[in-house]
Amino acid sequence: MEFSDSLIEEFQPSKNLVVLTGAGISAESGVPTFRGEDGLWRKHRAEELATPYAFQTNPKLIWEWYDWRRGIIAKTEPNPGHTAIAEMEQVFPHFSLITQNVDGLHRRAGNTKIIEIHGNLWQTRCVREGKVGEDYRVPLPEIPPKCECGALLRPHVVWFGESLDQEDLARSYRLIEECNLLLVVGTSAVVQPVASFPVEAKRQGAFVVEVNIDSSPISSLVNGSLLGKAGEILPALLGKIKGSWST
Ligand code: BJW
Repeated sequence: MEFSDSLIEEFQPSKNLVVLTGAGISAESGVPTFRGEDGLWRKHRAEELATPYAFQTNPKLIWEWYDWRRGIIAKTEPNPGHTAIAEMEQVFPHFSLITQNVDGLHRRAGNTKIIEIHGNLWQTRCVREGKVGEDYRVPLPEIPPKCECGALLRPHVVWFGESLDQEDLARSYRLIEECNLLLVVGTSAVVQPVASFPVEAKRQGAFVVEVNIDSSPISSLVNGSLLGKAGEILPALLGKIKGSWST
């Protein structure tokens, strides 16, 4: 796989590297993406399922959808793309990962400096008390699941029209402001506010590189566009970067 020398030179160990991922990084593990031909929402409009209104109207349907997705994800493993990003955390002293994914695969691959900006589908939250818990059972024994207090539990994720966790958002904006190298992997870059992160990083002077099998709304603004599968490109890219450091 060919990478230009000028691109590889940007990945110096002194750089403040932020990696931003979306559903495409987990596609090669077998987790369906949201949009596109085989997207999770091919048969439903996103607004039908991932909204507080949908949950209030039909919590059983929404939990069936999450239970189905949890079943798929429980059988998956991190792929070479996840592994390369976990290794980046080891080799870059200034590294952070912001993921939109709720599947937990980055953690399983070994990343620790991570913000799960849209939540985590293995966590539940009591709609009455706001208490967050973990539940890895697949399938869930009761749908919809209930809290000990008797109220409904909901997935601890961010739906359309909901605010992101303010602390996570503030930390993410800070990381984006401070980074000088942003690697954007496998996101359609249409869901706000995360879609604005690459735009903001570029505006602040960061070098922005995109890895995607397709072009996206940010392709025209990035400094480097690597077209192909994340699970193939990222290990090859990291290999070249490390090779350049040892020469
Ligand atoms: C590969 C690959 C391989 C495949 N290798 N690549 C400003 C303007 C307009 C609207 C808004 C706005 N601000 C807020 C909004 C409203 C809304 C929004 O953005 N709407 C747009 C869709 C128009 N945003 C919100 O409501 C957010 N809240 C908010 O901003 O609060 C304040 C506010 C509210 C209302 C109005 C104004 C302000 C919350 C957004 C929450 C998103 N939640 C979800 C669900 C999470 C839970 C769950 O998983 O069930 O998050 S939606 C879904 O999309 C999920 C994802 O994280 C997110 C992004 O998707 P992603 O990761 O990009 O996946 P895909 O499938 O879209 O793309 C995959 C990509 O991978 C593709 O590009 C492929 O080509 C590529 N690929 N295989 C490399 N092997």
